[in-house]
Amino acid sequence: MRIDTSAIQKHNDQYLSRHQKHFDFAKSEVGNTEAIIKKLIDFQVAIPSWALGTGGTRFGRFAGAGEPGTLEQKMEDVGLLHALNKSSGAISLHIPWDIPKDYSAIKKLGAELNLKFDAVNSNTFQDQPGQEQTYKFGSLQNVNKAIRKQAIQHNIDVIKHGVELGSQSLTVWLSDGSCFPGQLNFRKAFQNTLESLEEIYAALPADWKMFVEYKAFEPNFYSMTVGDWGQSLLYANKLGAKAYTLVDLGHHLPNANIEQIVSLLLMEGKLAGFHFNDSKYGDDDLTVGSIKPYQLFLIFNELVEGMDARGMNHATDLGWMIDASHNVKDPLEDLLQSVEAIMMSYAHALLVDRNKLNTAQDNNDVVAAQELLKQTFHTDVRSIVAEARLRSGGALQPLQFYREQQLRQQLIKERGIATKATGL
Ligand code: PSV
Ligand code: MN
Repeated sequence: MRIDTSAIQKHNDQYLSRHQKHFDFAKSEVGNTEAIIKKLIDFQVAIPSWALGTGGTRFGRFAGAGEPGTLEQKMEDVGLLHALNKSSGAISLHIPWDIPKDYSAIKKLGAELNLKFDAVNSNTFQDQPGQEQTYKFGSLQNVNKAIRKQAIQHNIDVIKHGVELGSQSLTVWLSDGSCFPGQLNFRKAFQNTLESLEEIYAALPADWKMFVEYKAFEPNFYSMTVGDWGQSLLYANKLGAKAYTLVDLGHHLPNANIEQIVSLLLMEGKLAGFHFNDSKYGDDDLTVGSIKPYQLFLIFNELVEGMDARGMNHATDLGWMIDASHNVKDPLEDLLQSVEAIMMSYAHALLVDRNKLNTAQDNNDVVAAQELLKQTFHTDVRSIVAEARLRSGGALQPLQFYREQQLRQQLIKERGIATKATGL
C-alpha cells in the first residue's frame, strides 16, 4: 500500500494553524530552531524487518492482522512509516528471516520507497530447517570446530546479501554463553569467539563495519560470551578499526548507567550505534521512551556531546535503529511512537546549552548543571519535531493520520488476517 501525498496534504491543512501557533511559541522560547530543524530532517532511524509483525513472549503470541508476509510487504510497511514521519528511511534485514530472492527487484522497491538498506543481521541463535550442525551449545564460541565453521560461513553469507543490497555493516549478536556454572571455560569460549569473529572480519568489504552487540543475559542465564560493553569492546579492539560496540538499550543489568557507557565508547571511537527500545525489568523491548524518557534524553545528551567533540556527523556516522517488540499494539503504531520519542530526545539534546553546562561542570555547580538538563528536558519540542516533518513532506500528526485513514484496515483488506511475519 502506498500513501497518497494529497491525503497527507489535506491532513496537514487541517492541523496547520494549530501547529503554527505552537511552533511560533517554541521558536520564541528556543534560540536555534533552524539549525535544530535541519539536523532533525537529516536524522533517520532504521526499522528492523522483524519488528513489523506482532511479537510474542515464551508464553505465546497473540497474532495481529494484516501483517506483512513477505520481505516486499515489510518494506512497504517501512515505506509507509517513512511517508508519514520522514524519519524512517532505512530497513535492517535479519538473515535468514528475510533473505532477498531477487536483489535488483528488492533494490528497485527500496528506491521507490526512499529506503536505504541498513546493517544486515546474522542469526546463529536458532537452528534453521535442514541445518547440519546445531547451535544448542553456542555458535562462534562452540567447542566443536565444525559448528564454529558453519556459523562463520553463515555470517559471511549475510555479508554477501548485504553487499548486493548496498548495506555497509554487519551486526553480530550472539546468544552464546552458558546456563550453569562449570558448563563453559570462559577463556576458551572468548578465544574461540574471537577467532571466529576474526574470520568474519576478514571477509568484510573495505568500506564495511562490524557491530558487536552485547547482552547481559537471555537466552543464556549464567554467562554470556559477549555479555557487556567491556567484553564487546575487547573484541572490537582486538578485531581492528572496522569493528565497533553496539548498544541495545535493553541489554544491560538493571539501573546500568547507559549514558556513561555511551560517552566512553564515543571517546574511544568505538561506538557503533544503537538499538532503541525501553524496559522496566530486562530486555522488555517496549516502545522507545515509554518507561524512562529522561534516561533516553540523558543518553542523547551524551551522544550529541560526544559526537560533536569528535566532529562526527550525527546522521551518518553511527547506526540508529529501533529493536523493539510489539505484543499488544499494532506494530506500525508502536513504531511511529518510538520514532517520535527518538526525535524528541534528539531535539532536546540539541537544545542543551553546552557552554553553560561546561561552565557549571567546571565550577562544580551541581545544581546549575542539573537544572540546565531538567529545564531542557521539560521544554516542549513537539512542534519543532512536527515542523521538521512538515518541511520534509511528512504528516503533522503521523499517528492520527494512520488512524484517520484506517491504514491497518486497508492492510487487512490487502493481506487478510492470517498472514504471519517472520521473526521471533
Ligand atoms: C537480541 O535480543 C536482539 O537484540 C538482537 O539485536 C537480535 O538480532 C534481535 O534482538 C532480534 O531478535
Ligand atoms: Mn538488538
